[in-house]
Amino acid sequence: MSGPKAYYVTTPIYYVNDKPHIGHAYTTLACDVLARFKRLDGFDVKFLTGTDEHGQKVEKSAAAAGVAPKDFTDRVSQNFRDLAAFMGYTNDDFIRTTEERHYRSVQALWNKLVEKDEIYLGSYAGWYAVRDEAFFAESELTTRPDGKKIAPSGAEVEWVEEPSYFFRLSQWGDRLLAFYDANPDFILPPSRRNEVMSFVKGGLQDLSVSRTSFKWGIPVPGDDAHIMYVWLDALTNYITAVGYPDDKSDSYRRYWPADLHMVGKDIVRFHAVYWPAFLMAAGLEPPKRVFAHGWWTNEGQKISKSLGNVIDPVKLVETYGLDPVRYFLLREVPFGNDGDFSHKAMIGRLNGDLANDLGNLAQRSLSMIAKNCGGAMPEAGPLTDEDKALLDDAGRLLGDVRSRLDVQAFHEALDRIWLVVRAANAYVDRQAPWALRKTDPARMATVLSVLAETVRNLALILQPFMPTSMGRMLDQLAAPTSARTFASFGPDHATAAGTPLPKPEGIFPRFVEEEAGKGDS
Ligand code: ME8
Repeated sequence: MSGPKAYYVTTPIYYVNDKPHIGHAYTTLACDVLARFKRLDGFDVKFLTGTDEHGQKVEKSAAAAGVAPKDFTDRVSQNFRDLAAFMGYTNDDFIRTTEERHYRSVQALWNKLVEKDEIYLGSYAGWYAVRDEAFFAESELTTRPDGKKIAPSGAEVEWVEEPSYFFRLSQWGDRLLAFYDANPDFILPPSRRNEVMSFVKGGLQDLSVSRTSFKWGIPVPGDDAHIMYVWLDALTNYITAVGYPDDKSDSYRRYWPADLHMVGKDIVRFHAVYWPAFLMAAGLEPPKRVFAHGWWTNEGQKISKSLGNVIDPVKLVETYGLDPVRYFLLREVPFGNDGDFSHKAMIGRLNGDLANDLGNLAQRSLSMIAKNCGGAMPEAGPLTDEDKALLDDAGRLLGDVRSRLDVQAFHEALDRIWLVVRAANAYVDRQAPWALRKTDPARMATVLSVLAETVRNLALILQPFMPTSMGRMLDQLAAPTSARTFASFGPDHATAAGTPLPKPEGIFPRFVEEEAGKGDS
């Protein structure tokens, strides 16, 4: 297939039983940064998110709200779309599992699995947790003081006995292990890979893939007393969105297998065990990578509705601004680890990294140009070793950031970028261009042009993380909109000397502490 290389990235599709919170915003944000980066880097990107609308959990939530499941899911799904727009996400598609295209796709996949003799009719007797929408072995459960059995996540389980179709998962253990061995980066980070591999090595049971005790789901073709297991339904969204069951379509051939399924650590087993097994069993290719990121807590506590400490991303953005929130979430915690949200840490990053380091670098460089160079890009004279060192360091950013983002190490990418921000601030202090104004104006012009070029490259590479503020920074550097992709990275694309620059304005205001904590609980 010709044209730019394809890159297909997906978020989990979120349950519509609840309002979106910071955890959902986080996963989609990580994907948005990757999608934006890849687009600027010349890829043909498909970025998918959406909502998971079937299953017992959603059925129960709709009943509790006193509305029909479809009306309920229409309403809540819209909240996730609104969040995506509010957070500036650039998803190319938003899938809902209640859509007709998805019914067709899931039923086709089911038929394919039946045709390959991977599904058989039996009966299920065992434990089910509605909150996790998952089956559990007795050995995985613990008993609470009130005598109730609970799953490892803390969800209550109930005993279920009903006729059920089964997927022959038990036959796939060795083939999955061989697949993980052949693809060492299929599951990242490595701690999750180890966890998944030991689960598979422990032996797999056939998986119950239909239910008869409720109605809200996609019927099994030819036996509509059965509703398909919500995870089989949900996982299939990733191929529906690229055109399945038409696996000869341009879109399917272009984007499948997906480059990355981004998920939280709670659902790695579904994505790294069940999903590749379903696909291989149907004769389809498994995705290239599943990255399972960590879990956010709020000021040290688990985030939960019952504790009343759910962090609302909208309030957070209203308090601190969109780009600072985007930056904070990906900078504060090594991606893959658990992280704790605190207002103190948020303010620390906003005032330290953004206002003091990056904002100040841009502001002082540009205001010196405005004041001392007639508001136009200064002309560089001969470069000293120090000038070259800074420009080279900035010039290496693209390759370095690309390689960090290719393994989803957002925090390392930002760390690397901040080495240049700090080096540039140290360069300003050492060169003291304000003092050169009288003694050596030509040298001052060189220093300011090196700074302007460094800031331009920083703003370019930071666009995926902070699109609005970096857009403004590039406006202030008179970078034409046609010169904002990574094809314009590096010294060959520096703004020409003499180009008039608009009046500089601060981009990251300092945050005053008293305002903290008003945003949410
Ligand atoms: O599991 N910290 O949907 P879901 C970080 N429908 N991320 C968090 C988080 C937290 N505290 N809380 C939630 C489902 N997330 C299924 C998925 S996919 C085929 C079907 C994020 O609404 C994280 O990405 O429960 C987690 O995996 C996801 O939300 C779970 O969303």
